[in-house]
Amino acid sequence: MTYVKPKFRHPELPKNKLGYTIDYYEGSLSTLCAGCGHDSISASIVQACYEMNIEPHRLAKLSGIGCSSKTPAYFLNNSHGFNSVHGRMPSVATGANMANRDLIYFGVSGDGDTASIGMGQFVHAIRRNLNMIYIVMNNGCYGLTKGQDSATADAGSKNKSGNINPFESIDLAGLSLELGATYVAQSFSGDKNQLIPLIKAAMKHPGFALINVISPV
Ligand SMILES: Cc1ncc(C[n+]2csc(CCOP(=O)(O)OP(=O)(O)O)c2C)c(N)n1
Ligand SMILES: [Mg+2]
Repeated sequence: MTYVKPKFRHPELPKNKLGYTIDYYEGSLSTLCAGCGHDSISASIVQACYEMNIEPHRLAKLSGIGCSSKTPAYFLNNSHGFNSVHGRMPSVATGANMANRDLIYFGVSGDGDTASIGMGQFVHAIRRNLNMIYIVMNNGCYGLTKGQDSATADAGSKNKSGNINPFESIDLAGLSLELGATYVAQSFSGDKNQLIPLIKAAMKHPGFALINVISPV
């Protein structure tokens, strides 16, 4: 579910080189839990696109399923978008890339969406150096389905039900390097000063660009 944001803004909001104010890059009102790191990542995406003077119609948002994959509803309302199925965003991105090579493909995924059900698709998108930005909003759990451990949960950590995770976590940045990814970054949802430049650099990078963003609630 999405809610429309009130349109009222300060009349003297600064404009970027294209003449757009930042609200042109925003989305609907978020329905995620208050304080969720995913919302801060969305805000960094908005800021990066505004500062980079991106024409919104040149960008396509792609996602799978999860709280993280809901976030494209909360940024870049004037861009193209496709909310696909759980773990299947890379194949949709591959098809879109084949149909139109001129768009910026901006993929958003979760740690469950990427490191569990979507692992097969993820590794092959990297191996083929698919031209896209791939952001993992990594909270170490299946947030949308009430917080079960994901494959990136720290070994020994306690989940929402109080169970201790007995398994070692998968390091998505390390795995991407092993697979030969040419742009690999890791950041934290709460550090916009670091994350915004990383998003900008990923958008300039030709080929697959991964940003693994630690996004605790
Ligand atoms: C094929 C399929 N299997 C399982 C589910 C149930 N499901 C929905 S979201 C989700 C996990 C999401 O976790 P993550 O990708 O980490 O996103 P988060 O909510 O933590 O941001 C699961 C298992 C589903 N929607 N589709
Ligand atoms: Mg998650």
